[in-house]
Amino acid sequence: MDGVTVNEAAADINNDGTVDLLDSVILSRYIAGWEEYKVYFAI
Ligand SMILES: [Ca+2]
Repeated sequence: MDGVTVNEAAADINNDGTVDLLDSVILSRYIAGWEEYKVYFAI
């Protein structure tokens, strides 16, 4: 995957130090409008 970079600080949504499927799940549910997941995106 040369030429593809990931901003790990941004992609690590739950801030557990790794970017994995769980981060993807959280993002998907946030986009789907699950209220309890909005906390991960609060500023
Ligand atoms: Ca994570």
